[in-house]
Amino acid sequence: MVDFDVLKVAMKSGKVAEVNRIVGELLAQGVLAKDILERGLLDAMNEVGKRFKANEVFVPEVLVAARAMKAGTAILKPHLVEAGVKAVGKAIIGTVKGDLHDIGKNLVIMMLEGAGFEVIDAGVDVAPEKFLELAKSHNAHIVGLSALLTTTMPSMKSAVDVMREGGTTAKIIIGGAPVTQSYCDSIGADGYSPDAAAAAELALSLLPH
Ligand code: B1M
Repeated sequence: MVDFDVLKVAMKSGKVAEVNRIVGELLAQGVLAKDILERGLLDAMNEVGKRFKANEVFVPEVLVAARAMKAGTAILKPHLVEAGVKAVGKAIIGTVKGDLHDIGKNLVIMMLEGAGFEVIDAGVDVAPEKFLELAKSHNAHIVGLSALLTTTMPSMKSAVDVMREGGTTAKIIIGGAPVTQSYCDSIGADGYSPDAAAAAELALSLLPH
């Protein structure tokens, strides 16, 4: 039985070198990358989120934990992603305007790459016009919008409106902690998924046949 607690303690206190070492050791022991991600890193980030909400920790602590999580996921990436030889489709993914959260977006990118997509990372704080420009210049099949703040969810609607008016044929998928299927329906996006793995399945299902 693997003990993920040591990894979680290191991640929560932002110890990047220690997180890297423990993740490497767990992989060497044959622990699945998916389990290290879900039962170690994501679990620790959820705890940080709860403490942040309860005002027990503040932005600097959340940032160092997020940095350690990024380092850990970077090591896991090649194990989570077995890129297909030929891309099944092209996707643009970004976090919407006003929003700087990118950990979930980065996981969605990994899962899409794992499903065989060529992914262009638009980054964070992405303006609606930028999504349109990238969708058109790359001839993308999918545009993915991520938002973690209730205050930035309206940026999703703006992005959908600008892309529809701009005439891109890309299917628009959305996700992020505060986002729901009914919000997706209300803004006319093509699909919603609650997590990164489901986002890859959704994107595949929306490809032209
Ligand atoms: Co922020 N933050 N944060 N934060 N932060 C939340 C989101 C919050 C819920 C914390 C809380 O109060 N409990 C809260 C939002 C409240 C709300 O709006 N309802 C909050 C707040 C308030 C803020 C600030 C306003 C705080 C402040 O400054 N006072 C500020 C805003 C900055 C900005 O964006 N303009 C802020 C800042 C930050 C940090 C910079 C410190 C840091 C971000 C670092 C980074 O991303 N590089 C941060 C973090 C880390 C969090 C929490 C703790 C963790 C978020 C995270 O990475 N989760 C978060 C609390 C929480 O969620 N528990 C919180 C792990 C990640 C894997 O999950 O992103 O949900 P998530 O992604 C999931 C799914 O949602 C889905 O798949 C992923 C995995 O399966 N998914 C998609 C995501 N995108 C998708 C797209 C898809 C499909 C699925 O299709 C395209």
